[in-house]
Amino acid sequence: PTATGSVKVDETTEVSGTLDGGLKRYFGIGDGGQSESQDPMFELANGATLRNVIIGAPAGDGVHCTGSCTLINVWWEDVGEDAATFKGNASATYLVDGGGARSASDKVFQHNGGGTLTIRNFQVEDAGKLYRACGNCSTSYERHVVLDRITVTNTKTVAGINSNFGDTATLTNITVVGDAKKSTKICTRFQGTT
Ligand code: DGU
Ligand code: CA
Ligand code: CA
Ligand code: CA
Repeated sequence: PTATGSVKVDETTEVSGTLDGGLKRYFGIGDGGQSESQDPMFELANGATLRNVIIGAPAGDGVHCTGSCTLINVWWEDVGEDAATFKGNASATYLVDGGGARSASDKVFQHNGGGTLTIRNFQVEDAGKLYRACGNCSTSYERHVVLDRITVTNTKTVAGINSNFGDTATLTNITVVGDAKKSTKICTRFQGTT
C-alpha cells in the first residue's frame, strides 16, 4: 500500500488495546542489521491489536507480542532483525491477518513463547523463513502455526518447526511464485535444543 505519511520514532511504542496506524509508515529503531539486541518498534500487551501500519526501515526487532495479540494489515517494507516475535505462554493465540513482509535476511515471524500463531492472507518476498519456532529458547514449549492463503516469493522456507518439541505446522492454500533464485521448502523440521 501507499503510505499516508511517516512517523519517525526513537523508542519502542507500547500498545495496549488497539493502535490503528492509518497506514502511516513508522521507522527509526535499530540499524536495519541482524543484531539480536535491538529494541522492538512496537511492544503489544496481552490482548492488544495493531492494525493498518507500514513498518519502514530501520525497524529494529519489529513487533513483540508479550501475550495473545492481533496484527491486521501490517506491512514490513524492509524487515529488520525479524518482523515479529510471539512471546506468550502455552495458551496464547496470535493472529496475523493481511499484510506482507519484504527483505528479511533471516526470519520474518519468530515464535519464542508457546501457543498457536495463525497467519492468513499474507505475502512474503525475499526472506529466509516466513516462520520459525524457536530452536533454542530456554522453555521448550510446543509451538503451533496455522498458515492459510499465503503467497511466497523468493523465500527459502515457509515454516521451520522442532519435531522433538511437538511443534506443528498446518499449511493450506500456499502459493509459491517467482522461485528462480531460491528453491522454496514448505516445511523444514529441526531438532530443537534448550
Ligand atoms: O539462533 O537464539 O532469533 O528471537 C537462535 C536465536 C534465537 C532468537 C531469535 C530471535 O532463537 O534469538 O530473534
Ligand atoms: Ca533472530
Ligand atoms: Ca532487511
Ligand atoms: Ca529477533
